[in-house]
Amino acid sequence: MTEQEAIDYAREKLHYFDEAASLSCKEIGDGNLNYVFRVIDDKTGQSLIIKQAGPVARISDEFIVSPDRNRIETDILRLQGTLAPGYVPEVYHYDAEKNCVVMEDLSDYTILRAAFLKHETYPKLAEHLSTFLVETLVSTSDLVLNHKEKKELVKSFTNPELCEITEDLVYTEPFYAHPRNDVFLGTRHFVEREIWGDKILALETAKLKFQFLTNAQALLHGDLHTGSIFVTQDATKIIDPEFAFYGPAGYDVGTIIANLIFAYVNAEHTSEGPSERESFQAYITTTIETLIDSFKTKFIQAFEAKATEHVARYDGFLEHYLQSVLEDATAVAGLELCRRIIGIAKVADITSIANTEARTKAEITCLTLGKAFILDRAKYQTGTDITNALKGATHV
Ligand code: SR1
Ligand code: MG
Repeated sequence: MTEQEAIDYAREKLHYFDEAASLSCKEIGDGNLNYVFRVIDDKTGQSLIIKQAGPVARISDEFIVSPDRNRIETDILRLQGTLAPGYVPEVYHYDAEKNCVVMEDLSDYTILRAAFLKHETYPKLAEHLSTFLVETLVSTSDLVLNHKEKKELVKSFTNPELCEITEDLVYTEPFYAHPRNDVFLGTRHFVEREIWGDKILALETAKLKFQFLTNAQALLHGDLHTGSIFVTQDATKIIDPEFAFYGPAGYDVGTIIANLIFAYVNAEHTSEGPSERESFQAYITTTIETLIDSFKTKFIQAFEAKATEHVARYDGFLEHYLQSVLEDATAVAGLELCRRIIGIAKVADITSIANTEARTKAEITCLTLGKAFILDRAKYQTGTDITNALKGATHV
């Protein structure tokens, strides 16, 4: 679709705008996969988003990805809208022929990664994210759902191509000298010695990959980084769930923790002075601690209120289940910290650090922490376990 075709589509196919509307359109996608058109009526300011999936990824035509991801995104946005009302954009329309989904425009919101690059803070974020995570993960798991209904959802959200991207880019390529990796020169020696040269680390990533491949525990967002979150001071919306599938419940929790850590590391090297740095980093550590600790509290509450599976209520089961979710979350945070440094898909929090020495230091911080999270994942069970490790790795 071109911008003009998006305008024509909005006018002819969608009954959203007035006939007299004066429509204009801009392609605003900045992700790795899709095209995103914002169509606006210049007279009234009324607007909507058309997100179109092509047959290959925008980042590179090496990635052939089924446009069915658009159907998956539509279905999960609708489901999440009922499980966690107010936390996702409203879907207006899905078109299986054009492979596009039409949804609420969130132009009043800011993408969290962009806001974090300016060291802006959002005090309600941790409460919002922990609610969203618990509501979407617990309610789609075997703890709550009838197991046949859950298996129907597993079928419907089978997402092999997008999962393959994660299997390759998160769990595999960063941990050996794969040609698609893109290692910053200053960091290369550290990567060769501490990551690619560590057989114990390789073994742990293999175990985690098989956990990702086989543990259909809950319906995940699948790519919950700070570029998939829109914020205002009062509200949070989670977008872009095209990687959704049934996987380990800790996956989304771990991805967001790692991306909060990238923001913290960015502030270490780009703040205007100590007071900006300290206050932003204190905000990030509080956000990580509240996110994890509220996730645990809300998880237990949701379990008590909603669990239907008889054996899940045996003494000790909930503690066992939650502990393994947190262990997975820590491991995934570790994988995400490593893959965004070593692999093809980077994060601006790190690549925008202009000074070579500072960027190298930032990358080594992320890799050191990532490796510890993978190897010692069972040790991190509270928010402060994570933030103490973060402070330790940053201030060496
Ligand atoms: C080919 S897609 C690369 C990355 O972008 C997406 O947002 C996912 O994080 C994926 O790993
Ligand atoms: Mg995305």
